[in-house]
Amino acid sequence: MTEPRISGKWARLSAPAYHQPNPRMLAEVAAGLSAPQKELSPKYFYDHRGSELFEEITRLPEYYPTRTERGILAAWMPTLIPQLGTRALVELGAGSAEKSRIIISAMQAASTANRYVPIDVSASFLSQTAMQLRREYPGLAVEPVVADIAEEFERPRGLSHPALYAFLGGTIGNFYPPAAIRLLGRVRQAMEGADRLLLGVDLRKDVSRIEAAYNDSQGVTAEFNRNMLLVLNHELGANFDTAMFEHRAFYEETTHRIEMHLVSTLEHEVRVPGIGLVPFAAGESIRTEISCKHDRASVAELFLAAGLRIETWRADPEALFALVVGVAA
Ligand code: AVJ
Repeated sequence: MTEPRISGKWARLSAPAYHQPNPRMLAEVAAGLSAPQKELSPKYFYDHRGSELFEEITRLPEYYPTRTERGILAAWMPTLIPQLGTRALVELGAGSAEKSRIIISAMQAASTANRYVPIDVSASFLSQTAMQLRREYPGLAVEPVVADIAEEFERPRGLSHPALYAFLGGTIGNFYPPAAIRLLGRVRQAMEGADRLLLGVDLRKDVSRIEAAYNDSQGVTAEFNRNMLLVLNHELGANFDTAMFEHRAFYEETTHRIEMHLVSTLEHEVRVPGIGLVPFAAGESIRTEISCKHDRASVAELFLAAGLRIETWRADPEALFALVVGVAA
């Protein structure tokens, strides 16, 4: 029996995506799952469900970064933006654009708003946000760019200056230091004249406070973590059983980072088409995320290596989170 051929959007909704796995993703996953410490990139958290779960995380009582960063933005942008004279906002990993609104509103209030360039891997997500923002801010040119900022970053064309390159949420913490430096260095290359970088970083603090943020009592972070396996099942046709894996998140004091893992509770094998059978020992884990925590010195070090320097450092009163303005060194 041959299956009926369905074309158009219905085909996209019903056909399993793993008929056409992304070769880049397959190669990356193959390398990650054959390493002694199995590892998958946190970018694979964010399918539709994963983005929803992350939104839910940001509202959890234990997860302080999002609301703290929003507080700093709300308090600071109305004075910072007119000082900088920001005409264009380029946002890396645009997220929900909720925090971008605080910056754009400050640009509107200063009558300098000209262009917003959100950059994200998710095309559908971007066009949705872009349409909404065009409606909310008539006269603002919203020009989304679909790109994986970890791989590529080009200066958007036609920018008005000074531009502000914003990388919020503490997502820089997902990158190992060499990759973080490469990413910041690419932003530095794109910057010209009076352009600035606005970077959000989660700060080093009491370990129990950090660990609680990644081990919430409602188990949302655990579901978010396990969702990555469903992404692999869907994208690559793998047969991960999420019930075989436990969520684990812990702070590594020496490297100043949270690590999230999925721990196989039993010895078993998982089939990934194009890779083969992937063996798991009982207690063996896949590292799914690092989230590096910073202080002023560690940010200064990243900046120095990327050709930047700290112009302004602003943390909340509890010193949970900081927003840093970077400028060409
Ligand atoms: C979106 C990368 C900043 O590292 O805290 C939240 C992702 N992971 N809970 C973070 C995340 C688990 C988040 N970032």
